[in-house]
Amino acid sequence: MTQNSSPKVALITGVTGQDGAYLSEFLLSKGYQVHGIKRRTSLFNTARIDHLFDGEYGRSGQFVLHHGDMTDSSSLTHILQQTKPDEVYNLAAQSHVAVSFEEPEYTANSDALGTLRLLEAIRILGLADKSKFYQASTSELYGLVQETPQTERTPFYPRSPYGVAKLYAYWITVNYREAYGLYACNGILFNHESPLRGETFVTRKITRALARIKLGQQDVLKLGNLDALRDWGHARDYVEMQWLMLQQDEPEDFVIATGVQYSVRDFVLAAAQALGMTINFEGQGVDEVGRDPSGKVIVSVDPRYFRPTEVETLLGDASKAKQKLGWTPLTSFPDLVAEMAEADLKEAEKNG
Ligand code: NDP
Ligand code: GDR
Repeated sequence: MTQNSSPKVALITGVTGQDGAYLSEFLLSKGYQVHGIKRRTSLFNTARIDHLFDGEYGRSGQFVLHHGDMTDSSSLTHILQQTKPDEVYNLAAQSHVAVSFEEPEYTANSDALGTLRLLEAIRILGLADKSKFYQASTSELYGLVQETPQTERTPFYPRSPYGVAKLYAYWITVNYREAYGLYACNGILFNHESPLRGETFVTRKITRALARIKLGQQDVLKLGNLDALRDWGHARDYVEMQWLMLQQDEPEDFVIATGVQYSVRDFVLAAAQALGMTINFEGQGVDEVGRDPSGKVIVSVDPRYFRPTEVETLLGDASKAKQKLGWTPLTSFPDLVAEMAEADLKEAEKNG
């Protein structure tokens, strides 16, 4: 971007979430004008982006926030009409798989129909030739996996209302690309984490709880399926790829993953190691426990956290992204876990 040309404009839904915060920072540092959609809540929900909004980016008008909701066409249409973005990043979603079993209809409304609302607003406002569209698709589409590792060609078999809603969003994005010539891409992202990860996702739940147990602020960490296998990367690395996908000549869908797999139990052990703690696992299934060297149980299994249908194993093959986008993840699993554990230890010390 030269100094005289007007800056590119990006619109981010889900700007207050983990990825929204990293992506905002990334795009702002590239000189973009960033518009974010946040929803109205009874308490502040902008903690992850306050440092951007309250600083120079917000004061200068480079970073602007709008109230809107994925379940409300009128707000989405109005914001798109006002901002006429060059790039739209659709990150907003009810993103918790377990919660989607409890709120399946709302999950479908926000995650599936919300994506349609956004695409349709782009189309009817005549922005199809201007606004490139990124859809936050997910490895949860593979669900009951049909082949390992999973690529862009692996068949989908979602296993939760969240996965099924995201399946609709995936295909409606493909359909608007084919039907209306929209530059629209699906990033099929495998799990990505960070110190900004929501506290009820398993990684953050683990690092937060172990930090608190280390400081004597909590007794036990209760978890569900310790055998689930995931391909965990760092959110900071993954948002750069979201941007890269919209900078290509042709819109395409890409798998983004590290190609390395660990279990939930492995994550607990790695987090314990990063915090200088020792945990010994013993027993099986619901009777499995993790003890500290004195024999005290500090990790236990609580069936409350089991899901009606589980995604047991996910492992991605991001060869296409490597070849076409020149992208590879930078952060290793031990470094990711250590960064999260250190951040949560600091947080616990502050709150303690
Ligand atoms: P988060 O849960 O951290 O953030 C979700 C964002 O969506 C929040 O800003 C939330 O607002 C917003 N939101 C939720 N419902 C609505 C709604 N009805 N209207 C407007 N905004 C809404 O998710 P992540 O940042 O981790 O993920 C970003 C996207 O990527 C999501 O779509 C997720 O499904 C998808 N994804 C995530 C992966 C991961 O491992 N992180 C992997 C693959 C896909 P509020 O802050 O108010 O709650
Ligand atoms: P996931 O992430 O369902 O993969 O979805 P989550 O961290 O919630 O679960 C990962 C695995 O850990 C098992 N697990 C537990 N999960 C939670 N949340 N809490 C527990 O106590 C617990 N114990 C074991 C789960 O059963 C599961 O197998 C995330 C979200 O970010 C989605 O939005 C995204 O699309 C996918 O990653 C890729």
